[in-house]
Amino acid sequence: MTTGNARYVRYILVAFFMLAVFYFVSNSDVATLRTEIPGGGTKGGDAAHANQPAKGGETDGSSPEEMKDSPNKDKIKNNYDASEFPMAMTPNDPGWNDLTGVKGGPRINATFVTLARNSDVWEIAKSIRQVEDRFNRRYNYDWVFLNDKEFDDTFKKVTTSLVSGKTHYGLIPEEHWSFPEWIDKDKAEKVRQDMKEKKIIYGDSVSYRHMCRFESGFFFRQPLMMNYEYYWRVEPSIELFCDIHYDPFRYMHENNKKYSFVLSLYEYYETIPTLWDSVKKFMKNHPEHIAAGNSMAFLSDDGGETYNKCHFWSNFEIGSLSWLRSKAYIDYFESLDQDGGFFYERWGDAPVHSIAAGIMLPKEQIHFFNDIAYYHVPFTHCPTGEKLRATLKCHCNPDDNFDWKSYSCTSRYFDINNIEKPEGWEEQKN
Ligand SMILES: Nc1nc2c(ncn2[C@@H]2O[C@H](COP(=O)(O)OP(=O)(O)O)[C@@H](O)[C@H]2O)c(=O)[nH]1
Ligand SMILES: [Mg+2]
Repeated sequence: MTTGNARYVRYILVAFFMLAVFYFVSNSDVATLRTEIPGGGTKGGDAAHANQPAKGGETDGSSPEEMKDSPNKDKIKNNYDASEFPMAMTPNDPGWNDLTGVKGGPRINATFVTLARNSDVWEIAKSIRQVEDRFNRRYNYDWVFLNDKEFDDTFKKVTTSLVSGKTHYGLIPEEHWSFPEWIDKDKAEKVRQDMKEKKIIYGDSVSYRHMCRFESGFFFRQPLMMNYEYYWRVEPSIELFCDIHYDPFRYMHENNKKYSFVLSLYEYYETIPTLWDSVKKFMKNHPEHIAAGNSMAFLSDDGGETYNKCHFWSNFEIGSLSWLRSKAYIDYFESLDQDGGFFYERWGDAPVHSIAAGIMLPKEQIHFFNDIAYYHVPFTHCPTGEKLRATLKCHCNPDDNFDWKSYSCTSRYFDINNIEKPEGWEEQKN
């Protein structure tokens, strides 16, 4: 009898033990799941965040392990053990096919950034939807919107409803969107009249000039942008044609890239006749900012004497904000700005950024994202290679790819970097 009772007690203890194990296992599953959906699966952004400064974005020093157990923690900022969360880069890597759930693992201290007017709302809505569908719904990066006028409620509501990360709305101060005091406004007006007669695109526009100057020298030092280290510029009405299976911000960070592009071309000469003179003056005054092993051969065919007009198309950019905020870049922008070509000509931010990257970065720090398929009127970057397009579920027409056409400078980028061009590029030349 005693022996029988002892057996029952043993059975009960074993049952309790099994229950305890079951409870422990199921609870640790919940913890992991929460980790994979940062913020407990709720979306960070809402209209209530409008006009509030972004939350502190500096490296917070948390280890990936700490982050795992912290469902309220949004992001790991630049301080992590990459081997714990490998980036899915090839179809053989873990996580390649998981395009639905929110990705676990680290995030970079980065944001999307868009300059827009209230009237751009539906065109930027299209762009956001594509960026979210192809990439950001799994990564939930923030989005900063900048405007020279206050954003209205419709703009904030529509964009916040589409962005999976937090949204922030900034008003550009007047001194970043007006004529600097050294500019002769009568002279500038006469230039606009001349350009109008010559039918130069945006030639007579004052706001376009403010926009180009702002993108060249000020977007990266707006208070909202000071919280981040990398940016991805998105304009209204763009398209993304392929899935993005990894985090391009992380790629930039881990490979020490400072600037990137998907399309390049020749600038319209009439808009920049004296830009290169201004650049040469800067190079002479600031030899300390010129990088050894730079991409001068991308910009010039005669060792820097003249500009060949090649530039990266800046309506798409993923880049380092720290680089744009560096003394080198600021000295460069201020030198160009003093020369007045944003107003006396119509210097675009694309050649201004590209020349800066070309002369002040070692050439390895400029990256071409072949796998980010992109359209901004009128050019398309559709990745070369049928297999790659199928793997990335691309919906672009390869015949539209601009990369190897004669008016593109991308072939030159490959040549100066000694990178092999993808198979099939020659068939796309004409
Ligand atoms: N807030 C504001 N944004 C502008 C203005 N003009 C252009 N933009 C933005 O600046 C970027 C470039 O302008 P866009 O018209 O696309 O020029 P394009 O791409 O060179 O034809 C876009 O993101 C526009 O939404 C303006 O006057 N105010
Ligand atoms: Mg545009």
